[in-house]
Amino acid sequence: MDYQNKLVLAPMVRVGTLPFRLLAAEYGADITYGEEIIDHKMVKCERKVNEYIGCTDFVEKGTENVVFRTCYEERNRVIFQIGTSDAVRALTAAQIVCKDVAAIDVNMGCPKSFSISGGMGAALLNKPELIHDILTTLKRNLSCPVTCKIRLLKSSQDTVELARRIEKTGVSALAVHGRKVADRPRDPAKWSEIADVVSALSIPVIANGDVFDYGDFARIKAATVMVARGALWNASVFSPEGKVHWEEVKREYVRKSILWDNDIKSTKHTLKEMIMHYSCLELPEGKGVIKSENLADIAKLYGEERYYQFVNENRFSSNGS
Ligand code: FMN
Repeated sequence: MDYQNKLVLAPMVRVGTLPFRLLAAEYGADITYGEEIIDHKMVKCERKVNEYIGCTDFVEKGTENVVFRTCYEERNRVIFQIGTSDAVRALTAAQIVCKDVAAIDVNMGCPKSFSISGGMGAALLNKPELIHDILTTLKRNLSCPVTCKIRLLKSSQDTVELARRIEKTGVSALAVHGRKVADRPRDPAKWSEIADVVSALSIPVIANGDVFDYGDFARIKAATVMVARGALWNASVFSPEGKVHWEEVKREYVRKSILWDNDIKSTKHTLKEMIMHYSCLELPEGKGVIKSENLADIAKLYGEERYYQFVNENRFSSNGS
């Protein structure tokens, strides 16, 4: 896995499921992270080849709950991100999925209370021994690359010190979100503090924060760049030809959601985020998304009934039924 000078789709809960990752890759993302999945959940999953859809599913045992869906096409660029507070549990979770993904990443930046209270995400940032334990355990026992994603610490010096410790564990790359734990998304990302980490390490640093246009990649081309909201609002941010209209991106997302039978909650959440950015949920489209109960409703809302029917009929025949 090569992390040098790459364009990266950031991990995003409820957004970064298979259709969105494929969409970002189609527009030019080289590496695509899945949404964070908590190790407790992953250890309850079993791998199932889904011939009906043409993908590989990780399904909670005894249920039909698909926790992670991937496909062969993205095998060499999809990163599976784990939320964890325990090395052995992280390893057990990673072993279930590692042969189907390009790398395993550990989330060490999430400031949400559910992560922190479970000792996960940003709670790890002030436990360097535990970070070391988790990363070395994964490194020693997995054959795929291992990475992690952190936020900035109180001072640039502290961040660099932690980054150096992380580098010593043998990780293949380090993603740095240029905000501190207490910062909010509207606070500007501190690119100079990311640059301090870039110059202190020899492994690739994946720089993240406030990239909204393709032109931004050129300005900061020294580093591999990771984009979250810029991609959520318009996944064609990765395209060297410039952005296409968001309505077109949204339509393509709807079609991919249908094709890959995406979780309806993920499709609704992603569409709502797109609509809220450019328009408003109070208008008929937003209300229609909120009311939708399944992908058939979404297909109808966006005039994709024939595509929905075509996809489902094809699945029926390829299933031999
Ligand atoms: N960061 C993670 O490490 N794991 C996640 O699962 C995750 N989920 C996110 C969901 C959403 C909807 C957004 C907007 C951000 C999420 N983040 C997550 C943080 C982003 O990966 C990224 O670090 C942050 O948004 C800063 O990048 P940006 O300025 O390009 O948005």
